[in-house]
Amino acid sequence: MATLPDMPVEARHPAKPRHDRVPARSRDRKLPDWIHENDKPETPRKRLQFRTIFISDTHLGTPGCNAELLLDFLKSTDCETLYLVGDIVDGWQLRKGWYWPARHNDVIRCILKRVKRGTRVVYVPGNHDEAFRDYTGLDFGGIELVNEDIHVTADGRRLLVLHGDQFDSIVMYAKWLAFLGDSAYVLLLKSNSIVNAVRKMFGLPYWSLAAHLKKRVKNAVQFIGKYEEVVAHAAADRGVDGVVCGHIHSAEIKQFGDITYYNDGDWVESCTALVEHFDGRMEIIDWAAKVAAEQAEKAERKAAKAAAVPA
Ligand SMILES: [Mn+2]
Repeated sequence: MATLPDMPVEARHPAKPRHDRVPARSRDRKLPDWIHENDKPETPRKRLQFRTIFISDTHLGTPGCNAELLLDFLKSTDCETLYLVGDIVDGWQLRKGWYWPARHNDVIRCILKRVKRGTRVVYVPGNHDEAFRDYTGLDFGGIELVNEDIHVTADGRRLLVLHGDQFDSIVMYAKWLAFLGDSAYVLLLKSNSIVNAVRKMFGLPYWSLAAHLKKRVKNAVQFIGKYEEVVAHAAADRGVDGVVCGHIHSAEIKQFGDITYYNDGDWVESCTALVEHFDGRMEIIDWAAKVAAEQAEKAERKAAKAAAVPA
């Protein structure tokens, strides 16, 4: 062991006492000024109350995830049931390289806290977090893991809740299906998981419709429309009143005959959630737009106040 005089000066005299050091969390990145480290959003909003909240495609574990806005949303809302409609943690990206900032932990912690407070949390895995599909039926820290669920709204409608990647292959070959009929439809539904199981064997990522759409922007609108139609069709087959899904990162409420199609969007591009009010009314909340509007209003008030001061 080194005697005291041999030790470097820094070791003998630590530069700063422990409590002075910047916590790891704020060292990593600069937080936007509207969010604090504690459990309350900076703009002290009254927590918005909903019967149900649906969110999906948060893609935690990727730089694309808007964890700040997501946390702000979670801390500004309360609900009886929270549905996590898949692609919450991006296992595919994490396999390529570990990316897990403290903020992403905060999101998980926030959700677990919600469970503790009595919110029912249901996790329906998607294709990017398909590893969880092996554990459906189990319970993780109070979070129910299921492959799909039927949600009954306050006004008594039955909604099928699933991520929606199941329909990728159907959308791809939709044109052919008209000729091939029902058995081909069932086969295609199965082929989707087979194709992706093989891709997994070769270490290839899931073939993602959302990624596919982005590459073909010109046809994106057409593809999204087709996807919505296919999902609504599948819901009609199941005898439900509507369907809630995610996957294509495009929030929407749309009627297809007797079926209402709901997509809760994502937290990579649009930062949207689907909510159910206590009377069963459903609404898409654009959190990024809401925060932006709040900030603009705040700036306006400040400017008005400054102008009111006599010269
Ligand atoms: Mn997906």
